[in-house]
Amino acid sequence: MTTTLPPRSVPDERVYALNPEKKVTLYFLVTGLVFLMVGVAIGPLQALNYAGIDVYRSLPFLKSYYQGLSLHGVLNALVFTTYFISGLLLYLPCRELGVRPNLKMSWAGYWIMTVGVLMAAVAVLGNNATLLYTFYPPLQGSPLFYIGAALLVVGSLVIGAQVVTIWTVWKRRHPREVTPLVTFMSVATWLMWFVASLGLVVEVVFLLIPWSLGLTRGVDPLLARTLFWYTGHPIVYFWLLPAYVSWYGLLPRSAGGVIASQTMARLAFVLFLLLSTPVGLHHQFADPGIGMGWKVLQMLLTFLVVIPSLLTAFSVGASLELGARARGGGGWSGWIRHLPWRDPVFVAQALAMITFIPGGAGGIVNASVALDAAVHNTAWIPGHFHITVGTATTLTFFGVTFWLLPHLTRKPLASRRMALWASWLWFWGMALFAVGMHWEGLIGIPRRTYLATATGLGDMLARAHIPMALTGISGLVLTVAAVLYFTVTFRTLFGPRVTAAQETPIPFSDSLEDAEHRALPAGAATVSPAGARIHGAQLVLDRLWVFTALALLLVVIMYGPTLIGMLLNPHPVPGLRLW
Ligand code: HAS
Ligand code: HEM
Ligand code: CU
Repeated sequence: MTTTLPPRSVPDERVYALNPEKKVTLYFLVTGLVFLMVGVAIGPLQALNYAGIDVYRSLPFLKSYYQGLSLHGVLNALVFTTYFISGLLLYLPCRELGVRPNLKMSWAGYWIMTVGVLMAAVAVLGNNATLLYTFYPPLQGSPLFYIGAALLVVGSLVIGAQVVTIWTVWKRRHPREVTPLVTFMSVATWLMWFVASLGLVVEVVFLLIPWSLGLTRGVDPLLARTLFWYTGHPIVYFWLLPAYVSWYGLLPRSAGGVIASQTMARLAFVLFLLLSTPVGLHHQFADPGIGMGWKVLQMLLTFLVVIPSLLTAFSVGASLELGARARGGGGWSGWIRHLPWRDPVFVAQALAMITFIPGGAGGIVNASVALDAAVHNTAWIPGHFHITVGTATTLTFFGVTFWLLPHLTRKPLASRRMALWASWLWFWGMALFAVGMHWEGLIGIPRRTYLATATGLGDMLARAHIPMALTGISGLVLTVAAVLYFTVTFRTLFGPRVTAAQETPIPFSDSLEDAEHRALPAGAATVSPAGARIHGAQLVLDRLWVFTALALLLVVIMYGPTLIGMLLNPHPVPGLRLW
């Protein structure tokens, strides 16, 4: 084995010569991971706070609990995700279509994003933007923060525009062909993000930046919150769909199987494109000044947007079952043992999927106007989103790095065992965290609270000993998981190179449809009648611009009257600095 390793000093240019897009992808990935490392480092301190243990008094580098929480939310949920997704959903479609992106534009996207994040970081680290990751007015921070946030989004849109352009050109050259699956899913995700990011862009550019620069005297908090959640809900699908791209398009191969149904995958993504955005009011059930009728309508649409996830659960579940049965598994559940449980690429993503089942169930509770009243603004909500974005997304991305980093750098994963331990500990850590936080929430303990020093909570804390202990322990387990994950990642990055022939491939998966096609006897019609019907359906689903237009129409209907009402009755208030 060691004899085949060339010296460490194989120059980068040789590795990236054939596919220079590898380098920009690697930059996106690694920069995202570095920000995640900083963001995650603060998480355990917050978990200890939710166990009633105060470590903040002895920390020289954080001025307050809320400065830490702002860094944690912004770096993990906004910055890490955006970098990782931009890299992944640029690279995969380019490789699948076999085209090279415009490298200047790709690097421009990277640098716009990075300048933006550094500006925002200066503001938050300097304690001038302790606004939490939702930056609701009237809390007012430094203009650097808002401009930085805008640049982060603009950077991602530059990358999205690249991918959509590449696809449009491909489609023009292949009008009768169906877009390859991974490209289709990536383009649908980017188009969804175009529609979804409008709210945030309008809020930041027209309300918050001029206000923070002193050009306007006030901002209407309700209007700002509504624009924020217009983007704030679909952003969760911007975090989730890249994981679905991997679950549908890549994981079946890692599991030794095939995609159960391409058509189902395409349908799920079209439903997300249509339904992700006009549901943001479910974050504002408790806000005054928004008609109950609109809240109930958006609640119903939220239930509809659950459907593509249910489709995904059954469809991806079937793919894995096919893989396990092909590996000799049998019985109604015995096949599960035959999945590749020694492969960290698979394990991290499978554990992420399992975690997403209770994550999604909790989401359905939140989406119900009546039930949300019991959990809104309690510790239940961070419980919910650490098993969605914090695990379904993050642990999937961990699994992706286990093949993608070796693929991009041509350096093998430093330690499979360590990667497996990191994945299992993240899974168990977040499981404990979720039980603890959901339970604390049901007792009534609020989120975003410096709990270790809080007063006025009555006997709540006395009733929450067990969930608080679980939350505290979870923080320790997650610390170990994170240390192992970053160790294996950076050891890989700085490890020795292998030859081009040993490069880790991209696990693009076959589908049952492809397999049937290939199984046709020689001389038979290339497509069976059933195959022709599937091809026709997929061509209809390929009209992503039409679905984008419909998505915009639905947004106008679902948000138009509410936003017009707010614009006609503005209630601007001056800014506050509470920290
Ligand atoms: Fe949520 C609040 C409703 C999904 C993230 N959510 C949040 C917040 C975040 C967040 C960050 O309606 C907090 C924002 C804040 O700071 O205030 N959420 C939902 C609903 C869904 C949902 C209905 N959320 C997500 C995802 C997120 C995320 C995804 C990030 C990635 N959420 C809400 C609501 C609120 C909310 C309200 C506001 C609450 C409040 O009061 O403030 C749905 O999309 C969920 C559908 C998912 C499923 C699960 C499908 C399962 C799958 C896995 C299959 C597994 C298999 C097992 C096959 C139905 C696909 C394989 C087996 C093996 C053996 C390997
Ligand atoms: C908030 C712990 C990783 C995103 C919180 C809170 C805790 C926590 C206890 C609640 C704080 C409060 O409401 O006062 C942890 C631990 C982690 C971890 C122990 C792992 C070591 C992550 C990851 C993500 C994430 C990976 C996303 C990718 C968030 C967000 C908030 C939050 C968005 C909300 C901030 C806010 O309310 O403003 N975290 N977290 N966390 N966490 Fe994490
Ligand atoms: Cu939502």
